[in-house]
Amino acid sequence: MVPTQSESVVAGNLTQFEYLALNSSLNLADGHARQELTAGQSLIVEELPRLWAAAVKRPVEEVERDAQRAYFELLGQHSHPADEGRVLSCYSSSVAMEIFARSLASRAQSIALIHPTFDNIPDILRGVGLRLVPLDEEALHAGDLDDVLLRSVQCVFVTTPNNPTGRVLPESGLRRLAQQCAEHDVVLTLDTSFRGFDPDAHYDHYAVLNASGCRWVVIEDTGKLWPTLELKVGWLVSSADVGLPLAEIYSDILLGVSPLVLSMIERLSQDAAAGGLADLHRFIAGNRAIVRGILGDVPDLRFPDPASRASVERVDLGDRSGLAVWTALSKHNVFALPCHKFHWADPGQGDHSLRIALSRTPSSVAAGSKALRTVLLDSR
Ligand code: EGV
Repeated sequence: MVPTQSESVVAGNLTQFEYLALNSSLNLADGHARQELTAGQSLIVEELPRLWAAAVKRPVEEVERDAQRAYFELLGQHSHPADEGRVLSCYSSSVAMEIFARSLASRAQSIALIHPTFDNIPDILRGVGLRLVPLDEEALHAGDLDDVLLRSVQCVFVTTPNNPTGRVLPESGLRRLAQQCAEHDVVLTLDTSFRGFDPDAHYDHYAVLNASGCRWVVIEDTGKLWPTLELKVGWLVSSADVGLPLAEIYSDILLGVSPLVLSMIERLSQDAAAGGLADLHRFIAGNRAIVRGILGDVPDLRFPDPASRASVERVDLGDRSGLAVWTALSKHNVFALPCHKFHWADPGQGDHSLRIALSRTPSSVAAGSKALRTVLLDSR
């Protein structure tokens, strides 16, 4: 356990803040799914021994292809690659990210990275020696990227929907960005870990990327969507001519992921396609409404991402410090996430906001929001 010495030395990165919350019954910190299983999902968990027996009997390649097809089709990614080696299954999207980063670092020096975003992305990229150039989320959405920026990097990395803002790169924006990357021979990498929550992110990204002719990498994640006790897959997907040693670096790290987990993902994807995904969207919207309802009339408080459908909600605390509020809230045994570290190039920009996880039972979202309300009203 990291001792809480003072407001400024609580934790070194966002995940360390998330560790502090892991054993609390009011953990609203990490973005992993911790709500109860739905009835349909419970049946799939009961089916696990049969999925095990079936997976043992089938070629891994087949189990993997079925899981990929079910997941990509669920989320509208009809043009996802199917040929050998184009979709690498990893234990998590962070493992996929590490493999991508090591591969890129063997061919590149500099990468433009969306700002803000979850801090393990810049940390992993810096960890392999890449130079990072911040790409402001606003600037990304405002129009074309600066040619000077594009000439100074070998890769552009965008999280969409972004974490923590929920902002989605629309189809027209992706098309233009991919075109610009093609013109400058810059690799375009997307992290779509929160894709499942927002239908605006369900247009066929692979069709757009393929048509652009750019070299591209996409990191997909099943880990945010279903409360599966950290059983999940991160998929590392790439264009045919990506020019990075992804498969070689993958082979340094992994032989493969569990066919049992892959089978479970296939079944959960089918359940989602049969109505579970729409239920999940309603569930997250309900939890978002709980947060906004309980905190809405607190003076000098704002919700900066009104259109977000991601499973996290940012709260702008006005002139209060996010770390001070986090500390006061933790004394009620409620844990959220202070946002300064999302702003990896300029933490000051996140000093006055908190992120609240919505993939929780509605009762914990309500209890946590009430505690936050008390803390905020007391601090006036
Ligand atoms: C979120 C946890 C890692 C990360 C959580 C996350 N950290 N993998 N080092 O998965 O938004 O809370 O992305």
